[in-house]
Amino acid sequence: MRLSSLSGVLLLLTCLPSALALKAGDFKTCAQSGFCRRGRALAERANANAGAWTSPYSVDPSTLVIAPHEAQFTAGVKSSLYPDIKFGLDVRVHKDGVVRVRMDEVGGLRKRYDEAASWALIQQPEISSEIRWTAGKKDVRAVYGRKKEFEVVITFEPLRVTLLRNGKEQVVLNGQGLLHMEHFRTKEETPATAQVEGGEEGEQVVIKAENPRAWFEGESEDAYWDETFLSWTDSKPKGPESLSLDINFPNHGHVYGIPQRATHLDLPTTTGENPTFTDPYRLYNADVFEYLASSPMSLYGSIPLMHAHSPDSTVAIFNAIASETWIDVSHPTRSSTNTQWVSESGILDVFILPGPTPSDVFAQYATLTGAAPLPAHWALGYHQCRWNYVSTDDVRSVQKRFDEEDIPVDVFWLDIEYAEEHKYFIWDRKNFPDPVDMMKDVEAVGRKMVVIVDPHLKRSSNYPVYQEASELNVLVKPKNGEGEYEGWCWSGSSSWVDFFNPNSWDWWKGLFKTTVRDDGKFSWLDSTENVHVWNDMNEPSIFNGPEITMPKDSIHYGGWEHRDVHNINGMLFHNLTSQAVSTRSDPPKRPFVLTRSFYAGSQRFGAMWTGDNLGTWDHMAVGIYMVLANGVAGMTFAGSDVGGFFGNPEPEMLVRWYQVGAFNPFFRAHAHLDTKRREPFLLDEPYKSIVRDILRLRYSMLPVWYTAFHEGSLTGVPVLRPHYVMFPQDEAGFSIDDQYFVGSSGLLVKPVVQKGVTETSVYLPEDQVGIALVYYNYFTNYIYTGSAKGKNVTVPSALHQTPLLIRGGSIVSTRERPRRSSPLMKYDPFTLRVALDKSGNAKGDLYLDDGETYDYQQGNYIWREFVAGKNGKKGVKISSKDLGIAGRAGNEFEMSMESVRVEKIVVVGLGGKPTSVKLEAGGKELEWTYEPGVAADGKKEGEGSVLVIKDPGVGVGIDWVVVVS
Ligand code: NBV
Repeated sequence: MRLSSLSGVLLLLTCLPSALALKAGDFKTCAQSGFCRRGRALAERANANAGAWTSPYSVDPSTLVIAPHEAQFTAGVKSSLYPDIKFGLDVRVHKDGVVRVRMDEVGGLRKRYDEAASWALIQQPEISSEIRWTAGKKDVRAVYGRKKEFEVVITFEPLRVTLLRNGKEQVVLNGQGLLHMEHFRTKEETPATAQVEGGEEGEQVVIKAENPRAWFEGESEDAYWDETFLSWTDSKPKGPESLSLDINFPNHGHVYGIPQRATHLDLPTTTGENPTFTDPYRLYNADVFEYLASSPMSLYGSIPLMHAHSPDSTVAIFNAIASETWIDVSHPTRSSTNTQWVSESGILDVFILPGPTPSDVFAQYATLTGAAPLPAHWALGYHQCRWNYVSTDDVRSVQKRFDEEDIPVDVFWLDIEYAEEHKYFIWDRKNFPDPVDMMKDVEAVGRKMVVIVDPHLKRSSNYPVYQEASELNVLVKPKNGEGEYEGWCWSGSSSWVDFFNPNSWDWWKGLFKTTVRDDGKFSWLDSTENVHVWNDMNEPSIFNGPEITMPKDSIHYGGWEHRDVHNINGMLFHNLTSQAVSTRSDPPKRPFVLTRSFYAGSQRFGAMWTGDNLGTWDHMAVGIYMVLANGVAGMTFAGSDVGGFFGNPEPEMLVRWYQVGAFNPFFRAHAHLDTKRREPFLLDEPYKSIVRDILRLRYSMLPVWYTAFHEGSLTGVPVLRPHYVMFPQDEAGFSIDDQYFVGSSGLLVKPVVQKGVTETSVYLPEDQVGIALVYYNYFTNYIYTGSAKGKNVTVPSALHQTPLLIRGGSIVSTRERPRRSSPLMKYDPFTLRVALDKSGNAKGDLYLDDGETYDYQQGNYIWREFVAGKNGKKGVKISSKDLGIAGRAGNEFEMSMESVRVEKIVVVGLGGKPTSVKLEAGGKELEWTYEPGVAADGKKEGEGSVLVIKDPGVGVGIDWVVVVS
């Protein structure tokens, strides 16, 4: 790296408040956050008065208005504490049975922020025109579902919302009476103070003379009007406006979701004995330097979606709020969960997803916020990143070394040092004199580049991007609403585009054009269509801001404070960048934009990664739980930095990390500026060869990954599937998060995340289907017999081995030719691996398209279902049939793939040696070999029998039947 830029980085590192290690003190605990303290204190008072405690909120039945033609009603809500303050309730049942409950202050002093849902949802959900509300004296209710199994009841006094299924309570809002919408008030309104007492640092405790509401609100006006944390004072011009709500899941003992944080998938209790989890979970997008591997602390992204699960039901809550939120989780019994959500501002806007299965919940959430779209195929290949490849020649030589060593890679990344003075889009010409030529060199074998564009704009007169934003008046404003907010980041003194301002949108998209703009504004001329983008630091990360982010009283478009929109901020940057990248090419291509910060709905705009992890075994392990949790909340295109961002992993650790990465949806190696170079070609033997094999394994399985993404784009079910999602009734799997399934391929993987391991215990789930009961080692075809109750088996896992099993009953498609990049595999033949179940059956599917355009939306794709069924006593019939929409057979893509064959079919677990293997059409005997072994009948463990059918001479896109007798 050139000296000036290195010294710039060092200078900035010293400005970082936490340059050495996590300083937990840089981030608030609940006790340091006024509204969180108030929320928890409310719960404590309620608990102390259990029995006598009733919510002061009630529905005024005289105001009830039921919509005549659809399942919606509105009603007034009042609080016995403040008879003059009015609230409005609006409850709807959507077509798919999701219940939306909204409550807002009506005619108050100010307006509460009510737009969080509009950024998260794909459209205004359709309200059911079939379901009807019936109003009684005490409540209003609606019964629905195919068998009328669901009922939602809104009780008037006190206000309570209950969702039942078959008469059993599933979700209850305000059942504990912790609902509290702090109404807007003036400072003068607050009673004269009797005495002021000091509290903890940053806490202002004002004791009122006499307060009839103290039983509910407490004696003090704790941090109502301003609040100081370390050296920052939040001016809080609107005063208190927080929102507390208890959401209980009677009959559900496990909760998942609410990413992102470093913890287990099955969320630990925050109110019990566990000394690490004494604070509520926090949702407040934050750049936490060297985060801990186990903590309830908030990280870069926030998705207020929580699944609650039990053997007979899965439900979920989407709490559409964008402000800082804290969530306490407790389990009054082993099979029930209580939660309290406390948010700093915003309206109550809760979606109750009734399930009742995990896949129903995924579909319901996808109907609201959209499913992750099918990514570009190359984006599922291996990404090589580092902070930083320091010059165009550096990139070229890294690429050369990959090719010399025959190690596949699809994408090279550039971090912030490509940009002159960290002015993104502007090349540092000294080290990157020929960016377009460099890109062309990378593109030669179909590879791509991803280049970073951060949101902080250097406030410099020679930076057109900043100048134009300033002229357009689309920058975030400081607390008085005048001028431009200024903070400190990589680029020194910086400002941030306010993407809530629609005037910024077209301008931002135009910046990424590779051609001259009609309006004469800046565009990225020295770039190509094959450059995709990385959005980092979009929490936003601001070195000299409170909790390393933007002051909450900064002002966005429409006069909203940053506090109201904080958790959505990063998503808008990602959204606009993703739109920008897709429209660079005509016709548009699928964009790839990686984001660090995210919110509900971010899955529509691209991939995410788990940020700055450490090169430790703990971080390797927690990365898996985090990727699973992100997937549960929709962000399925996820991964963690292979190798660990900080530190220098020893070769063994690096190898294991590649095994983890190869089974992450997003597979990228990345490293901090201060680390030693660690590209796979630098490893000594045997490590280098092992990593090469892992990468080849990933590439051979790209059809599996692509097919899983395709399925997810239609159903919302995540690519990585935790046990509770696959086997919802198998209780032993509810807390498992160190092994998981890949799509519906039947592949079960448990990456090794410990040193010195040679074997691994893998849990084979209880068999709810009752027919599989066998699993095969992917590499050796060793058969493990399952048990109807679930059981653990020991799988060899020396350094070169990843515990990877195929569930009996699956057919997996792979491409086995080693290539340098995935586009080079386009016309490669397929291998089908048929893993028979106990009854001799199996099935699987394969989805293929051109991998980068949107032509597939016009029917240009291949989608096959492979089915293997018993043929006589020992035989099997394997067929391929079309799964696409009728009438699209013979589409252009399919025709372009005419020459692409199935080159091999491997059948494992057959009962005995066949006598003939033929194509049904024409009856031609095929070439085959058979290795005797154990049959898949579930009776014995051992090496499975293997039949290899060589070149059956069938195309991948056509119908065929192979008969094994
Ligand atoms: O852009 C530099 C890094 C980046 O490499 C990393 O992946 C991000 O998470 N970035 C954070 C800023 C500095 C981190 C210390």
